[in-house]
Amino acid sequence: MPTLRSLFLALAVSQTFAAPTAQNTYNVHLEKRQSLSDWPALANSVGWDGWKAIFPDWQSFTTWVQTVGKAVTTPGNFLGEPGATDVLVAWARMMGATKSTPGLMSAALDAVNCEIAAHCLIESVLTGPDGYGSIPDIPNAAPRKPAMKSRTAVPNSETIKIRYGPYKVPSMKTKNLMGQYGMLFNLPNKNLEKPCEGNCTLIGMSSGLEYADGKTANVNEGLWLHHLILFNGGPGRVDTTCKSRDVSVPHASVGAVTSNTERIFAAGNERVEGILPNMGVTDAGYKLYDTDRLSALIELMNENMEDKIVYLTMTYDIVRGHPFKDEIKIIWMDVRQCGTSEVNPPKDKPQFTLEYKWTSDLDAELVGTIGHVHDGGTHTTLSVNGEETCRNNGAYGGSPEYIQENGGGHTQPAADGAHAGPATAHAETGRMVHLSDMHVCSGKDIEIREMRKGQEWTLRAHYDFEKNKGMKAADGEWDGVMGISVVFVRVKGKD
Ligand SMILES: [Cu+2]
Repeated sequence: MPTLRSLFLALAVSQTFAAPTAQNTYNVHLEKRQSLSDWPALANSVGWDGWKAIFPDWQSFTTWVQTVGKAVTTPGNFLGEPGATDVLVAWARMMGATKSTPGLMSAALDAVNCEIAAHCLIESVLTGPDGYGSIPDIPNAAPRKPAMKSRTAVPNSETIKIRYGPYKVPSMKTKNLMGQYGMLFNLPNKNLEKPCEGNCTLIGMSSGLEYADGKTANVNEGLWLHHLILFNGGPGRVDTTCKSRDVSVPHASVGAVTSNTERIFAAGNERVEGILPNMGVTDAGYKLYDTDRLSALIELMNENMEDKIVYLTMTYDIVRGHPFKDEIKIIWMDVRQCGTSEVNPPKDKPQFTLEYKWTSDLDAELVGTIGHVHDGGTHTTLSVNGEETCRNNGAYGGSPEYIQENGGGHTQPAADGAHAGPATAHAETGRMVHLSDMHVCSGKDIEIREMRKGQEWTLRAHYDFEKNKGMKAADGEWDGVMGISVVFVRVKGKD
């Protein structure tokens, strides 16, 4: 039997040069991003003996493949379907995830050299051919921790920027096994350098994408900070909104479970800052302990025809020690909670609203929200018991970095010379104006500040594709969208 590594490489290489409109033996288009349509073919190519070698509980894979078959009602559009979360949970379980153990799903992190078959498989799925994802540092790159002046006026506050990576992002010529071109798909980083040793208090966070020389990388040059999910794990860290789940996909993906790790920050390419003093909070923060461990899921997209090397940045505002009595808690609201957050927009309905409801189990004070939508999104709202309390309005094309003069103008060179056509980024050609900011709701924006146990909190993400262009795949179908709100609340400290 050939080694799995060579098998996957062969598979990946053959796909790299496949024309984008090619169909596999399952008669499924390969051109779309975010698809699981290659998986049945992969399963067959490995054979049952191959799966047995990877997974101790290999029999459950049969069930899993059948579940995928049922879930993929729209070929090539898997992740945004309502059943996707259950399928991914089943996958995580198959790889050993339980309520108390994360299983193997996060193994991609250790797969730089692709030594173990299971790791190699996951790596292929996430990044495509070997060699993409996290790579060794670039000589003469800008410093990993550039000196910064404090962004806030809080006494003794420090602003600490850390450049993570570098990450090698495949070009539009290279496809991973999720069916995505030019993507690093939800790449886990299980141990991010923290902004402090010992105890400190986080009072701000923001994220960015840079080249090796420290210059900003953005969509005007075809580079997307598609998303970042930041986790903090340690004793007592419980994810407020996913803890009711047996297995949470994002947690399993970073080698964590909901009872030891919570999601504390999200960034999309709009790169919204979550800085507490800007929300009017100067005497409370998120307390980091020596025992805490930061991790992240990182998704980067490259619309260029060449591979690109970029660094992901996190900029933290901190105060050393724990000087404040009150604590900030962070609540993750998500219209597709505990999965990949992706939702397929309805067909032929340019205006629509996505919704998520959560029953509060804590007493606190709302101090701010950060919203996240994709292109086409107009705003998010947060309501309590049916009354709107906070609104995050989207802004488009706020700076030249968010305007693509020739968005979707990229064409896929056909290796076989037969046909060239648009790759997967956008169906439209011409000028694309992208989401560049989401207003942070805080201070006077907030109508109702009190959070009490038992209240019903509702997140709504509003979309209008007639107002703002959405992203489409090459076949003209809408790309998956999201609706997320990172909610900051103040919890009174005990005297
Ligand atoms: Cu997103």
